[in-house]
Amino acid sequence: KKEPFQPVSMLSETDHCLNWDDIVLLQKQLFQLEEAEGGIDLFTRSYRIFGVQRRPDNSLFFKEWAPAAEALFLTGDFNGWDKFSHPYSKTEFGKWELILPPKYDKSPAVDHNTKLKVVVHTKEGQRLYRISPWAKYVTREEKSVIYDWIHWDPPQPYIQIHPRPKKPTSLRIYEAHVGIASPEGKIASYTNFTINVLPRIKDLGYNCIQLMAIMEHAYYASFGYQITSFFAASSRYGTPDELKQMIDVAHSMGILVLLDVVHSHASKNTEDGLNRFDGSDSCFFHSPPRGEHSQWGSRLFNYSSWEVLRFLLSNLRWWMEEYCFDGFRFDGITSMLYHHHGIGTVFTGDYSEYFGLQVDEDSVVYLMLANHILHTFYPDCITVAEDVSGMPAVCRGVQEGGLGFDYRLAMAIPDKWIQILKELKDEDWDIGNIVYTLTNRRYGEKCIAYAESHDQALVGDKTLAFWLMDKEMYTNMSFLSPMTPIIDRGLQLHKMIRLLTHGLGGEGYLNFMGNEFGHPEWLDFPREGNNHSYHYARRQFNLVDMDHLRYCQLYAFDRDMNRTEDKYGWLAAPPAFVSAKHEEDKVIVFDRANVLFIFNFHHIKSFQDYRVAVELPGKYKIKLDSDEFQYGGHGRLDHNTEFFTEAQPFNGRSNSMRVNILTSHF
Ligand SMILES: *[C@@H]1O[C@H](CO)[C@@H](O)[C@H](O)[C@H]1NC(C)=O
Ligand SMILES: *[C@@H]1O[C@H](CO)[C@@H](O)[C@H](O)[C@H]1NC(C)=O
Ligand SMILES: *[C@@H]1O[C@H](CO)[C@@H](O)[C@H](O)[C@H]1NC(C)=O
Ligand SMILES: CC(=O)N[C@H]1CO[C@H](CO)[C@@H](O)[C@@H]1O
Ligand SMILES: CC(=O)N[C@H]1CO[C@H](CO)[C@@H](O)[C@@H]1O
Repeated sequence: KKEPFQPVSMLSETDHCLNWDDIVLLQKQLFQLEEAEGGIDLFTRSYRIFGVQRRPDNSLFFKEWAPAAEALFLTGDFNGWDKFSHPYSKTEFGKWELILPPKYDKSPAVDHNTKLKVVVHTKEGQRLYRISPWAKYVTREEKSVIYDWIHWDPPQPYIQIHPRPKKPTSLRIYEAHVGIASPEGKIASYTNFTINVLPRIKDLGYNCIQLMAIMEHAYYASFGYQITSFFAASSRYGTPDELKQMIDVAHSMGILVLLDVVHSHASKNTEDGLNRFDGSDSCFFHSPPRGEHSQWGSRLFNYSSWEVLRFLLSNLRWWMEEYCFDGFRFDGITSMLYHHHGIGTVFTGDYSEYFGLQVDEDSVVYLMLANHILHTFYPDCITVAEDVSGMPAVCRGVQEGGLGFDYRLAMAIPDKWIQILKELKDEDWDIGNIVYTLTNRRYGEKCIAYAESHDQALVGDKTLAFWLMDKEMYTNMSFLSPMTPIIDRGLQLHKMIRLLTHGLGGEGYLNFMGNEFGHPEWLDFPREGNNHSYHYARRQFNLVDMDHLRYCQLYAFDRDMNRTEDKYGWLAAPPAFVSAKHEEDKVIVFDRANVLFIFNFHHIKSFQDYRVAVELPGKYKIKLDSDEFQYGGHGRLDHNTEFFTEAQPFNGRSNSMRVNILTSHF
């Protein structure tokens, strides 16, 4: 039995509190949720009431919220698609219910894996065919454009047996997409991912997967960001049970799985989405114009609506309870936080940009509520905010007026790397600016650093590997041909950029599937503009397995970078102390978790007996060296060398020592 829900404890001192009004609003919402409908626990598990439920006697109970509807009917395979034989009856607050008694043989009236639709009669006399917003499984037949609601109630459901792994102190995230996770130009399955990709992730030393494009989205090329069925795991990759197995196997390997959750907007599809479910242009959404996102062409939720709160909060609990996810990456937070959705807005960091009438208080309170409820029911749950605006306190507790996230994505870092690779010659790199970008984060808020994510892999943009090596990757990556200057520079900088970001940029690290080995091609989903081709909707893991190609060297470095982090735990340690950011030498030195990081970005110069600062005195040894042969380096450093500190203070540290640091380019 669960403890009664604990409301947020009030702060006594308002002066420490960033956003007092929002805390009061949050308290009010929590109080109302606790009072109504049997408490927050039940309210946020409304997926056990809405949609369809099988009761112990095998009768089926159907329930929907469709406030603008005139009448609701259930139709499907079970009644020969009769449109009028099974009406819902109207109850209070725009809700509709229907009970189907069991068949003569006591089995449920609707068989597992058969099709259903809700028929909505509007006040204007239209008859609309709809999928329940609570549908747990939807599929599309090969030639059809429209999805079907499938009654999913397998006789032998998959039971997950592995407990959730312990929450790691150092989060190393592998951002992944199941459908593109194979070298073949077709959609890969959950099972394929389980068999072929999970072992790679484990080997690479990532302890967390951030899974994209799981919530069902009718349009594959939306990359999972135009959701049509919020409770359905995409059937493109297999059944709900196969996803459960995939998560179970990940857990057995000690790997957490976060869901990329999209609550910031919804697909505008009507036939297979939530839009105009009850025939009106509001229901789950604000009416236009507020309810439409002008750039994304999608619908925006009305977060002040009781039923929307039920729907979205229950959605979070559904993925936690039913699939055993370990947390969420909340997509598109910036669009939620501001009435202007971030469109045409530049954020400079001035507080006036974050506090004022442009802030959407309903969304702010929704996010506080979501985080509070998740962390209360699942203390180890991890939530990550995708916010480009840099709003303060996104990752502080709700008690302080924060939004309650655990981490935010450090979105400025990938932009910086791209800008550098695109615009600057090696000799013009601004070392101070690089260090500034990597260390410029809000005090007391945790960041996930990344050199590149799926954003940079998408067609129209370029990955680091592509910026660095471009077309030569197709012709010059073989060990059988001599190393060219472009490939040499590319291999070295690829590793150094990633390690620098890993060590200095945050409290967590993220990599997008394939970039760990410098995946040579971009991502482009099948769509009209490319003749519906799957050629670029894949990841060529086969390249890593080819012994004669250099991709395996980048892979090995990525693996050992993670493993080394696992041993020393710099992500979990306080931010680094940067003792050198030398513009002329192009040298960066910092220490974190008693690990000393030394980077030489100079395009030609090596330095002998170069003094570097360290805090702890003693003997130092090389633990990870991007110049090792096995990583595509030149093997110039002797790993048996021991470095002894001298009690000579240097660059703000108590001790120092002399090292040889070689230029990365041969
Ligand atoms: C899935 O994996 C199997 C081998 O495990 C392979 O035969 C099959 O072609 C793969 N399919 C895709 C789309 O990757
Ligand atoms: C949003 O929900 C609130 C509360 O239910 C309601 O008063 C308001 O009219 C809704 N807005 C729209 C545009 O439907
Ligand atoms: C698509 O296919 C048509 C006919 O096969 C061809 O003419 C056209 O160039 C193709 N377009 C692209 C973008 O590949
Ligand atoms: C050494 C080597 O194989 N160099 C090749 C690199 O790729 C270019 C084309 O991109 C070829 O012209 C070179 O011969
Ligand atoms: C902790 C850990 O696994 N460290 C590994 C880091 O990478 C080096 C180089 O391959 C390995 O030798 C270590 O075992």
